[in-house]
Amino acid sequence: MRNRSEALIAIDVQNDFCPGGALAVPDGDGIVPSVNSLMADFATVVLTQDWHPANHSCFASRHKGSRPFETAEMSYGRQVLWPDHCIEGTHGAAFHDGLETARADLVIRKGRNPDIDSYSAFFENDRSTPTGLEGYLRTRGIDTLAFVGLATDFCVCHSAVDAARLGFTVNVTLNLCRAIDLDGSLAAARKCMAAAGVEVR
Ligand code: VGL
Ligand code: ZN
Repeated sequence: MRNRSEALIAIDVQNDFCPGGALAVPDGDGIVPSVNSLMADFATVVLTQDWHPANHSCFASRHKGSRPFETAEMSYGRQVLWPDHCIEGTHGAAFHDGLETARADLVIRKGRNPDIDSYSAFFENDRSTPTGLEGYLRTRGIDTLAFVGLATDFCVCHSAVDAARLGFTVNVTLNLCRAIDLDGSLAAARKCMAAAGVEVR
Protein backbone atom coordinates (compact mmCIF):
# COMPACT_ATOMS: atom_id res chain seq x y z
CA MET A 1 0.00 0.00 0.00
CA ARG A 2 1.46 3.36 -0.95
CA ASN A 3 1.34 5.64 2.03
CA ARG A 4 -0.01 9.07 1.16
CA SER A 5 2.00 10.71 3.93
CA GLU A 6 5.36 9.63 2.46
CA ALA A 7 7.30 11.08 -0.46
CA LEU A 8 10.36 9.98 -2.37
CA ILE A 9 12.73 12.84 -3.16
CA ALA A 10 15.36 12.07 -5.80
CA ILE A 11 18.08 14.71 -5.70
CA ASP A 12 19.85 15.99 -8.82
CA VAL A 13 19.99 12.87 -11.00
CA GLN A 14 21.36 15.00 -13.82
CA ASN A 15 23.87 14.48 -16.62
CA ASP A 16 26.50 16.78 -15.13
CA PHE A 17 26.63 14.62 -11.98
CA CYS A 18 27.00 11.42 -14.00
CA PRO A 19 30.17 10.03 -15.63
CA GLY A 20 31.11 12.31 -18.54
CA GLY A 21 29.44 15.31 -16.90
CA ALA A 22 31.00 18.57 -15.74
CA LEU A 23 30.91 17.60 -12.04
CA ALA A 24 30.81 13.85 -12.43
CA VAL A 25 30.12 11.81 -9.32
CA PRO A 26 31.74 8.35 -9.57
CA ASP A 27 29.06 5.85 -10.67
CA GLY A 28 26.39 8.56 -10.44
CA ASP A 29 24.37 6.87 -13.16
CA GLY A 30 24.58 3.54 -11.35
CA ILE A 31 21.63 4.45 -9.13
CA VAL A 32 19.17 5.17 -11.95
CA PRO A 33 17.52 1.74 -12.41
CA SER A 34 17.00 1.29 -8.66
CA VAL A 35 15.67 4.83 -8.21
CA ASN A 36 13.15 4.14 -10.98
CA SER A 37 12.04 0.92 -9.27
CA LEU A 38 11.69 2.64 -5.92
CA MET A 39 9.27 5.21 -7.37
CA ALA A 40 6.60 2.51 -7.51
CA ASP A 41 6.56 2.35 -3.70
CA PHE A 42 5.61 6.01 -3.25
CA ALA A 43 2.41 7.95 -3.75
CA THR A 44 4.40 11.13 -4.28
CA VAL A 45 7.68 11.50 -6.16
CA VAL A 46 9.65 14.75 -6.19
CA LEU A 47 12.68 15.32 -8.42
CA THR A 48 15.13 18.15 -7.84
CA GLN A 49 17.32 19.79 -10.44
CA ASP A 50 20.40 21.90 -9.82
CA TRP A 51 19.70 24.71 -12.30
CA HIS A 52 22.24 27.54 -12.29
CA PRO A 53 22.44 30.72 -14.35
CA ALA A 54 25.69 30.76 -16.39
CA ASN A 55 27.18 33.47 -14.15
CA HIS A 56 26.60 31.68 -10.85
CA SER A 57 28.93 32.75 -8.04
CA CYS A 58 29.58 29.12 -7.02
CA PHE A 59 31.54 28.61 -10.25
CA ALA A 60 35.33 28.84 -9.87
CA SER A 61 35.35 30.46 -13.31
CA ARG A 62 33.74 33.55 -11.71
CA HIS A 63 36.58 33.96 -9.19
CA LYS A 64 39.81 35.27 -10.63
CA GLY A 65 42.77 33.08 -9.69
CA SER A 66 40.60 30.34 -8.16
CA ARG A 67 40.33 26.78 -9.29
CA PRO A 68 37.51 24.27 -8.96
CA PHE A 69 37.26 22.58 -5.54
CA GLU A 70 39.00 25.48 -3.77
CA THR A 71 36.83 27.49 -1.40
CA ALA A 72 35.86 31.15 -1.17
CA GLU A 73 34.29 33.31 1.52
CA MET A 74 30.77 34.41 0.50
CA SER A 75 28.36 36.72 2.32
CA TYR A 76 26.70 33.59 3.78
CA GLY A 77 29.89 31.72 4.70
CA ARG A 78 32.54 29.54 3.12
CA GLN A 79 31.60 27.93 -0.15
CA VAL A 80 33.28 25.32 -2.37
CA LEU A 81 33.94 26.67 -5.86
CA TRP A 82 32.70 24.22 -8.47
CA PRO A 83 33.42 23.64 -12.11
CA ASP A 84 30.68 25.23 -14.25
CA HIS A 85 27.81 22.73 -14.04
CA CYS A 86 24.05 22.36 -14.45
CA ILE A 87 23.67 25.57 -16.39
CA GLU A 88 19.98 26.19 -17.01
CA GLY A 89 18.70 24.66 -20.24
CA THR A 90 21.87 22.73 -21.12
CA HIS A 91 22.28 19.00 -21.68
CA GLY A 92 24.33 18.85 -18.47
CA ALA A 93 21.41 20.21 -16.48
CA ALA A 94 18.94 17.74 -17.98
CA PHE A 95 17.94 14.65 -16.04
CA HIS A 96 19.79 11.46 -16.87
CA ASP A 97 18.07 9.91 -19.88
CA GLY A 98 17.26 6.73 -18.02
CA LEU A 99 15.45 8.44 -15.15
CA GLU A 100 11.68 7.96 -15.25
CA THR A 101 10.82 11.62 -15.04
CA ALA A 102 7.27 11.02 -16.27
CA ARG A 103 6.49 9.58 -12.85
CA ALA A 104 7.34 12.82 -11.01
CA ASP A 105 4.61 14.78 -9.24
CA LEU A 106 6.87 17.78 -8.79
CA VAL A 107 10.17 18.95 -10.25
CA ILE A 108 11.85 21.64 -8.21
CA ARG A 109 14.81 23.66 -9.44
CA LYS A 110 17.36 25.21 -7.13
CA GLY A 111 20.50 27.33 -7.34
CA ARG A 112 18.69 29.99 -9.37
CA ASN A 113 20.04 32.97 -7.45
CA PRO A 114 23.48 33.85 -8.90
CA ASP A 115 24.64 35.15 -5.50
CA ILE A 116 23.73 32.15 -3.31
CA ASP A 117 24.34 28.47 -3.96
CA SER A 118 21.65 25.99 -2.97
CA TYR A 119 22.62 22.47 -2.04
CA SER A 120 19.41 21.81 -0.15
CA ALA A 121 16.04 21.26 -1.78
CA PHE A 122 14.53 23.36 1.04
CA PHE A 123 16.81 26.36 1.62
CA GLU A 124 19.54 28.19 -0.23
CA ASN A 125 23.02 28.04 1.30
CA ASP A 126 22.25 31.06 3.49
CA ARG A 127 20.11 28.40 5.26
CA SER A 128 17.13 30.76 5.37
CA THR A 129 15.79 31.54 1.85
CA PRO A 130 13.15 28.88 1.18
CA THR A 131 12.62 27.08 -2.14
CA GLY A 132 8.93 26.44 -1.42
CA LEU A 133 9.26 22.66 -1.23
CA GLU A 134 8.26 22.58 2.44
CA GLY A 135 4.91 24.18 1.62
CA TYR A 136 4.22 21.75 -1.20
CA LEU A 137 4.85 18.75 1.04
CA ARG A 138 2.98 20.06 4.10
CA THR A 139 -0.12 21.12 2.20
CA ARG A 140 -0.31 17.57 0.82
CA GLY A 141 -0.12 16.07 4.32
CA ILE A 142 3.31 14.55 3.78
CA ASP A 143 5.38 14.04 6.93
CA THR A 144 7.90 11.36 5.95
CA LEU A 145 10.60 11.74 3.31
CA ALA A 146 12.90 9.21 1.66
CA PHE A 147 15.97 10.68 -0.02
CA VAL A 148 18.10 9.21 -2.80
CA GLY A 149 20.32 10.82 -5.44
CA LEU A 150 23.45 12.88 -6.02
CA ALA A 151 25.60 13.81 -4.34
CA THR A 152 25.39 12.12 -0.93
CA ASP A 153 27.73 14.56 0.78
CA PHE A 154 26.34 17.80 -0.66
CA CYS A 155 22.81 18.08 -1.97
CA VAL A 156 21.42 14.87 -0.45
CA CYS A 157 22.94 15.61 2.96
CA HIS A 158 21.86 19.25 3.07
CA SER A 159 18.34 18.36 1.93
CA ALA A 160 17.95 15.55 4.45
CA VAL A 161 19.32 17.60 7.34
CA ASP A 162 17.07 20.57 6.51
CA ALA A 163 14.07 18.26 6.24
CA ALA A 164 14.80 16.81 9.68
CA ARG A 165 15.27 20.33 11.05
CA LEU A 166 11.82 21.21 9.65
CA GLY A 167 10.29 18.29 11.56
CA PHE A 168 9.88 15.69 8.81
CA THR A 169 10.74 12.06 9.51
CA VAL A 170 13.67 11.46 7.18
CA ASN A 171 15.59 8.54 5.80
CA VAL A 172 18.44 8.31 3.29
CA THR A 173 19.23 5.09 1.43
CA LEU A 174 22.99 5.19 0.88
CA ASN A 175 23.15 2.57 -1.85
CA LEU A 176 20.83 4.76 -3.93
CA CYS A 177 23.16 7.75 -3.50
CA ARG A 178 26.69 8.46 -4.74
CA ALA A 179 29.23 10.86 -3.21
CA ILE A 180 31.75 13.44 -4.43
CA ASP A 181 33.84 12.82 -1.27
CA LEU A 182 35.94 15.97 -1.20
CA ASP A 183 38.41 16.07 1.74
CA GLY A 184 36.39 13.77 3.97
CA SER A 185 33.05 15.32 3.06
CA LEU A 186 31.29 11.96 2.96
CA ALA A 187 32.26 11.04 6.52
CA ALA A 188 31.31 14.56 7.65
CA ALA A 189 27.95 14.27 5.90
CA ARG A 190 27.19 10.95 7.56
CA LYS A 191 27.93 12.46 10.97
CA CYS A 192 25.85 15.52 10.23
CA MET A 193 22.88 13.45 9.09
CA ALA A 194 23.08 11.17 12.12
CA ALA A 195 23.28 14.18 14.45
CA ALA A 196 20.18 15.69 12.81
CA GLY A 197 18.17 12.50 13.43
CA VAL A 198 18.16 11.35 9.82
CA GLU A 199 17.87 7.59 9.50
CA VAL A 200 20.76 6.59 7.24
CA ARG A 201 20.36 3.10 5.88
C1 VGL B 1 25.77 19.53 -5.97
C2 VGL B 1 27.79 20.57 -5.83
C3 VGL B 1 27.31 21.66 -6.53
C4 VGL B 1 24.96 18.32 -5.67
C5 VGL B 1 25.26 20.60 -6.66
O1 VGL B 1 23.94 18.07 -6.35
O2 VGL B 1 25.32 17.60 -4.70
N1 VGL B 1 27.04 19.53 -5.56
N2 VGL B 1 26.04 21.66 -6.94
ZN1 ZN C 1 25.36 23.22 -8.21
